[in-house]
Amino acid sequence: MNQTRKRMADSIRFLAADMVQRASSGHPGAPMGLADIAVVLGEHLNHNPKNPDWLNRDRLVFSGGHATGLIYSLYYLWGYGLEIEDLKNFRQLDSLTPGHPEYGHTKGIEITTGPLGQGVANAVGFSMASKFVGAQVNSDSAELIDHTVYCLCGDGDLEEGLSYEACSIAGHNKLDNLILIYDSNNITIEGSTDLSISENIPMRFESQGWDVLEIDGHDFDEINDALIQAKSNKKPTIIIAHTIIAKGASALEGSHHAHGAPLGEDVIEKAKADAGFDPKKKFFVPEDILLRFRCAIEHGDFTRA
Ligand SMILES: Cc1ncc(C[n+]2csc(CCOP(=O)(O)OP(=O)(O)O)c2C)c(N)n1
Repeated sequence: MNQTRKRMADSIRFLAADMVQRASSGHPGAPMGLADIAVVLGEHLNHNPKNPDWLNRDRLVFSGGHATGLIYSLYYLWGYGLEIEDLKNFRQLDSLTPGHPEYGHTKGIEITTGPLGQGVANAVGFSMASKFVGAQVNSDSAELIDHTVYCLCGDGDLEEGLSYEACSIAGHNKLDNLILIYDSNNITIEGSTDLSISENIPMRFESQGWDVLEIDGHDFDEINDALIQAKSNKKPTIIIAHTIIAKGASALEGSHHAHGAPLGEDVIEKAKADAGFDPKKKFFVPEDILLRFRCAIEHGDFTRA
């Protein structure tokens, strides 16, 4: 199973790398670092690509809006209507795949993000709204509104004051339907996080009333266990996932140079070859892997029923 998950994650990695390379701009590092988490998250997410407006769908917020290589790859793979052609048009004027995700423009995008920290606050808002509506319409016999809000964020999001305030009220209100997955790769735009932040993140969240889990963000089983645990917690949960930016990108793994610039054809080709993919094929997803992702469509139909 983990072998298949690895091929799924690598497919995301190489789509994202190819998108940024073709556009000659964008952010390959975060998508590649988050790919393993995204695959397992996809196994937990209750959503319906055929009906993105299903009221009780889980909400997925990408607070690091620069990780569009990941977002659009996922929405293509899950079957939200994006095509490979749209991925090839990444960052082009009037495309469905602008540099940062835009609500109402691309199907599946729950909220426009880009200003760091804002998506975390939006996720807290989604979570509060869900609790509020649930309190109006749920009864002992029918939980009509009981979805989970997932938010992916990075170091930059947690450095912003906005996320402090929002996370404080989330803990205060014991928003147990909120799961924040923190892509803790210790790299931001200018280099190591040593340059800008040294506070104890687990203690910060504990003091704000959150449950704190810490995992290796490239270990599929640890990711899965953490998500199971987080869903049963009675408080909001932060999963601190230790990851490597640009995981899989050979020479650029772990480097801030992979944060916001194309990796280069030679690096991408080597990465594909290292992972057992054909280095010369671009925007390529093995058929069996695409089918795995597309199961989200049937799964969504059943979940919604
Ligand atoms: C409020 C705000 N300030 C600055 C930026 C510019 N910016 C975009 S990405 C980024 C670095 C983000 O670092 P991190 O969250 O660690 O992402 P990663 O390097 O892991 O991709 C910055 C400063 C922004 N988008 N929003």
